[in-house]
Amino acid sequence: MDAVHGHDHAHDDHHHPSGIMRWLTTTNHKDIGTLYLWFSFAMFITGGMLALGIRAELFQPGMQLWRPDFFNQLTTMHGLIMVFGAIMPAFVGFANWQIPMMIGAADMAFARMNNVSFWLLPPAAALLVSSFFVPGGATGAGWTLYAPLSVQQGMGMDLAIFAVHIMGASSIMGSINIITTILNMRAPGMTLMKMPLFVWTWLITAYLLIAVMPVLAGAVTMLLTDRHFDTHFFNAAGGGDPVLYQHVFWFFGHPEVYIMILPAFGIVSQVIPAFARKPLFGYASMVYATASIAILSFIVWAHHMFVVGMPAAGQLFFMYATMLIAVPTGVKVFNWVATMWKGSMTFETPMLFSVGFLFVFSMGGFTGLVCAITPIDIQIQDTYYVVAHFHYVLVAGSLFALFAGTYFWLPKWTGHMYDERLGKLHFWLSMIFFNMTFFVMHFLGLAGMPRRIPDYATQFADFNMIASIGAFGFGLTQLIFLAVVVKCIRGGEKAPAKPWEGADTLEWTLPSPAPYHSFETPPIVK
Ligand SMILES: [Cu+2]
Repeated sequence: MDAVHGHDHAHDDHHHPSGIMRWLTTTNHKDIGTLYLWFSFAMFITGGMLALGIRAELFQPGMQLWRPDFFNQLTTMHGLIMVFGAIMPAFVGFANWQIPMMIGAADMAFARMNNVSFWLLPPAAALLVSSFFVPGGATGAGWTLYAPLSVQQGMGMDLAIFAVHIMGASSIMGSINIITTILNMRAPGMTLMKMPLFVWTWLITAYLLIAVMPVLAGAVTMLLTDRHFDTHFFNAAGGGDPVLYQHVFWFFGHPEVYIMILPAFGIVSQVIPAFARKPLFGYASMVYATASIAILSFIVWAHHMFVVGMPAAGQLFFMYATMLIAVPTGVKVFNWVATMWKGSMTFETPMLFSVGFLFVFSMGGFTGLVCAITPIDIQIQDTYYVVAHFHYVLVAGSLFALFAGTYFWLPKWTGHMYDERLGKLHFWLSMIFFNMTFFVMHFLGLAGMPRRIPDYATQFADFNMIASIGAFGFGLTQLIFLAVVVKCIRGGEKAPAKPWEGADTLEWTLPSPAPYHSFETPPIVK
């Protein structure tokens, strides 16, 4: 393909539209990666504002700011927007930018489909956000959209269902593209077991997405027909079963957790070796551990449903299957620590976020084990303990890894070094405010404070005040991140091709900023 286009890059530029048309019509993996990343940042800010709306209400006991149903809309839309608008598209942005460069390809396999995958997202986001303004407001059924509540609500629910359908289509197209690119477009000599770990984790994540996004689409389609076409899938009066919804939803929902964390593992697995100046310890075991986590993720879904009234055999199966996932995850954490062991480490911002990830993500992993134990889970189900657990996994896990990756690759993306002082400030403030917000929620949960309720008993007041102050601090801190990125795009110290001494993947052989087409002649990998 590249041999046919013998002309040089400069000539190429004449064909490209500029301004808004460049972005609407682009088929370039870097442009599309940039679109994904800015889109997800906008959603991150939107979802963050909703979170601050929640924390403002919970600052003190009593009803201050919102009606209870609007409070439910805030928690629901915060979850939906962060999961589907912020975290997932951010990782697809990384996939677009990095996978072609890391495997020595010129671009993604299906360039036009890549464009469509991205441009489906803004309409979906518009549907979600605009659902606040329809009669009855946005859906308040929780991000899981549990029946029967989700069967009863107003048209905000229909907009959410449509948005989920569109985002699912986008994810599936993105996944097909990623799998095809990785399997067919690797540079000569790059066998599967020589691929950078970020590429491996995304390959496995893409298969997970293809497996479970249709299941989610099925679940919300059944909701839609229950709502408008007189089916009774989830209506007991018509012979249906609301618990069926939970089974179908969580068959998607648990693998979804790994969709949001496996690419984070991939980023951390690139960053830690680079700053420890040692190759990744146990590469093959990392690949197998990733695959094991992905496979196990399909047989644990009912750990979200221990209180629905299942037989003891079911409880035991789902408890032990869930605990089994700690084994491959432990292998990963061991390998990251062993990579740092006796390395000559330095702690630039990407490494700070990766080491921070190790500490706080492991905390979230351990509280996950606590939740997996059926008798304990029955006590803490629907309390703030669960809220603390999954924010340790999704914020300190996924989000911190996204920050690590952004700082790591910004020099390659922009051609400039970012402001290290501001980056470090961003890390330390994020770390402090994150723990201030979420650590205290463990205590609130253990003491019995229920989630998704706008008011609480006065004995919970002190910890809630701490959490709310932490949340506003965390939100403001992210403006530092925005400032660093904007400053880095506009200028700064010129970045060398390989700013990180210990980095050894293919993208660092390209100049910084990386050329518009990554590798027109594939590199030879030995
Ligand atoms: Cu789960």
